[in-house]
Amino acid sequence: MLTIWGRINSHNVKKVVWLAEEIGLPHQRIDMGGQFGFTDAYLAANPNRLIPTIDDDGFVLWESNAILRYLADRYGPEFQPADAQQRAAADKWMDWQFSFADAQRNAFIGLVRKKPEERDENAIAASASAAGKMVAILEAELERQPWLSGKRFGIGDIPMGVYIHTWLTLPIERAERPAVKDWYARLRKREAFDRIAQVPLT
Ligand SMILES: N[C@@H](CCC(=O)N[C@@H](CS)C(=O)NCC(=O)O)C(=O)O
Repeated sequence: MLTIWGRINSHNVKKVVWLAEEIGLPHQRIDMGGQFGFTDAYLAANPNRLIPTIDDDGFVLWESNAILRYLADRYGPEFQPADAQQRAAADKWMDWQFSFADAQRNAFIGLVRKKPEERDENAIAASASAAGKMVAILEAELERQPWLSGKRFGIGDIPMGVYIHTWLTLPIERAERPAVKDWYARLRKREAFDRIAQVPLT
């Protein structure tokens, strides 16, 4: 059976749990990282001191987006376009998500993890602004096609789905982005994502 290590409030763990549930893959999740710390056995499997890591019947893998690609290749081909160019076009949004995470990080940490008196308001505003500029790029893509994966939902939608949930939840100023909002609403209709999205930001 698939084991997923990582606390469920982690963006990168949410992605993997979401896909496992979309595929209907039996799995167990074991808390690790954050307040749970790391066991020596975990660090032997993933020396990065980061989550998630999976063990699929003895095959150990870390890096959340590599895990998404592996699980889709092995168990959920319907979640990836078959055509190489369509697949690459979807794939780029998975890599782009890491740049978005960098942009949004100070707003997330400042507003969710820090006490009001500890907050660096300038860093939060700069981060919210940088993330907002990137969402304009996402908006343009979602005006052209219904999903980041193309005509159908796929793993290209998962990383940014998790991060846009955070963007829409943080108490920051946001421009109106109707195509992004519509895409997010369609993602929320998927049971697996709706469950993930109900995990409070912490
Ligand atoms: N590129 C890595 C990033 C992993 C990462 O930064 N994970 C965060 C949680 S989202 C982490 O492990 N933080 C330390 C901790 O939770 O203890 C991936 O996608 O798997």
